[in-house]
Amino acid sequence: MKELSSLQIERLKYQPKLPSSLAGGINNLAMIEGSKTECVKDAEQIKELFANTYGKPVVTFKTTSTKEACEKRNIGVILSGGQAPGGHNVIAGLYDALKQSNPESKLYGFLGGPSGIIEGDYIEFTPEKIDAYRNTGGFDIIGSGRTKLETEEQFQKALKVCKDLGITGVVIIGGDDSNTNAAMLAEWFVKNNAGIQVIGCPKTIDGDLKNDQIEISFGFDTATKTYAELIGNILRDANSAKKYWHFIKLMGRSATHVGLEVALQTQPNITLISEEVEEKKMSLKQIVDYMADIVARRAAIGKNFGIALIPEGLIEFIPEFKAMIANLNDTLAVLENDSAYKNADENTKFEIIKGKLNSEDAAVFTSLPVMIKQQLLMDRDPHGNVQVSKIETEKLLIEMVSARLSEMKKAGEFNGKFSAQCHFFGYEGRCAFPSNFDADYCYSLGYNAFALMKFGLTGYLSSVKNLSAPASEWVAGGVPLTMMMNMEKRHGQFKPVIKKALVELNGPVFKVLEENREKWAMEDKYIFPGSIQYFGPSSVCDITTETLRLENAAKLTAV
Ligand code: FBP
Repeated sequence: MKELSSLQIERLKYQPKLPSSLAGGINNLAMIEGSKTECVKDAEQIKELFANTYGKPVVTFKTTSTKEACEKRNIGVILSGGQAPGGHNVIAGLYDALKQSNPESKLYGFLGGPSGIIEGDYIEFTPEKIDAYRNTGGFDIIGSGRTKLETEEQFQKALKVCKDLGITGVVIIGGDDSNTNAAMLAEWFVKNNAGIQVIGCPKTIDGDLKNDQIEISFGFDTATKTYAELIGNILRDANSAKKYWHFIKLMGRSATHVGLEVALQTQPNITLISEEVEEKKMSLKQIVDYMADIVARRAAIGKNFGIALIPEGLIEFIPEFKAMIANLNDTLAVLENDSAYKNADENTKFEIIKGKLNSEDAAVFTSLPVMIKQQLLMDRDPHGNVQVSKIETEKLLIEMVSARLSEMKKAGEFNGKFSAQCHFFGYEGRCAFPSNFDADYCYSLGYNAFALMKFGLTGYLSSVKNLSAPASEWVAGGVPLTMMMNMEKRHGQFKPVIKKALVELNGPVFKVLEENREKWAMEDKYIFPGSIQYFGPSSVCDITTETLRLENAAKLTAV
C-alpha cells in the first residue's frame, strides 16, 4: 500500500525561495524604519483602544555582514480562520528561522485555532513533524478555528499558557478577523507588561486582506488557480454538450477578488461583481434581468449554454438586502438571548423577525424563498459575519432567471431553452497543494515573522512585497496592524476591525473585465488554464495571478 502519492513525495523535496534580503540568514539582518503610520479611519477611537501599539512605523529588512545570533526563545503559532494553501509553509519558514537563530529555541503549535492558546492545547514541533508537511496544502498540521479573542478572561488565560511554556512570541496566521485578534492580543500583552510579542501573517483565499504594504494574502494564488482549472473544465463541457447553463457560486465571502481573478483566467459569459452591484445600486430584479437578457441573446444565436460566475457574498451587496441584513443582524443579536424565539418553530421565527423589521426590510425578507430565509437566520460566525457560504444564491438566481425567461417567452422575447446546473466552488480550492508562488511566499512570510520578532516588534503583520518580480527581488518587512483598522458594527456593537479591501471599480483588474465582458458574453472566448504546474518551465510554473500582475503593472506606470 502507498503511503504518499508521487506528487506528495516530490513536493516534500521542494526548497522554497526566499527574498535575497532574508536569504543571507536570520542572523545577518538589519532593520530599516519608515515613517510613523495612521489607521485607515476612526483614528481617535483606534488610537485610544490601541494606546500602546498604535502608529508604529513600517519596517523593511536588508542583509548585513554583521552576524547577530538570538538568545533561546520559545514561540507559539496559531492557524486561524478558513484554510488557505501555504499555511504549513508559513510554519516551516518560522521554524527554520527560529532554529537557525538558535537551535535551542522551541516552536509550539496551538491546536484548533485561537482556542488552543486559551485552553493550553498545543504540540511542540519536531524536525520530523515539520518535514512531513513542507509544501503541502491544508491546516491539518495543528488545525484551525474561528474563536474571537477579545475578553479579559481569554487574554489572562492566554498569558498563563504562554508563561507556563516560556513563550515570548506568538504568530497568528489569519485573515482580517484573525489579525484583529492579533492586534488585540498584542495591545493587551504590552499594556500588561507580559513580555510577549504578537506578529500576524496575511492569510485568506478571499484576497481581501491587502493594501499598499500587503500586495496579496497567501492562498489566493493557489485557490483561484484551482477554481480556474475547474471552471475551464466546465467551460469545455458546456461548449461540448451545448445544453446547460452553469451557475457557479465562488467563495470569497464579501469581496469579489476571487470571482474577478477567475473570470480573467477563464473568460466566462457572465461574471457578477458584488462591488459593482452595490455601486450601481442594482436590485435583485435588475441582476436577474441582466442575466436573463444574456441568456436570451445567446439563445437567439443558437447558444443555449453558458457559464455565469456568482460571488459568494452577492446578497449582502444588493442595496435592498444590505439594509435588511444589517437590521436583521441587530435583531438576531437581541433575539440570541430570547428563549421564546429560540424555542419557536420555523414559521413563528419568520413571523417574529418580520415583526421586528421595518416595513421595507420585512417586505424584502418576506419576498425570499424559505430556503434563503432559513439560511439568513443561521448563526453568525464568532466574528459576527453572515455565513455566506451557506446561502444558496446560485439556486436563487437560477429560479429567478428561469421565471423571468418564462415571462420573456410569453412576450415573444425568448425563444430558446434554459436548463441550468448549479455549483459552489470554495472548499475545493482551500487545501490544494500550494502553487510555487504560495509555497515561496508563505515560507518567506513565516521566516520574516521571526525576523520581526528578533527586532523586538509587536502588533505587526509580516509583509513581503514586490511579488510580481522573481522571489529574490521580493521586499521583506512589517506593517503595523493598527494601520489597517477602523470601527465596524459586529453582533450589534461597534468594534475595532481590520478593514477589508474590496474590488476597486476604477482599478486595472476590473477594467479588463469591463472592457471585455460583452465580447465574452456572446462570443465564446473561453480559456482553459488546466491544473497548477509545479515542475517545468517558469512560464508555466511561476506565473502570478492576473490581479497581482495588473495591479503591480499599474503601480509601476503611476510612478
Ligand atoms: P477566512 O477569511 O478566514 O480566510 O475564510 C475564508 C472563507 O473560505 C470564505 O471565503 C468563506 O466564506 C468562509 O471562509 C467559509 O467559512 P467556513 O470554513 O467556516 O465554512
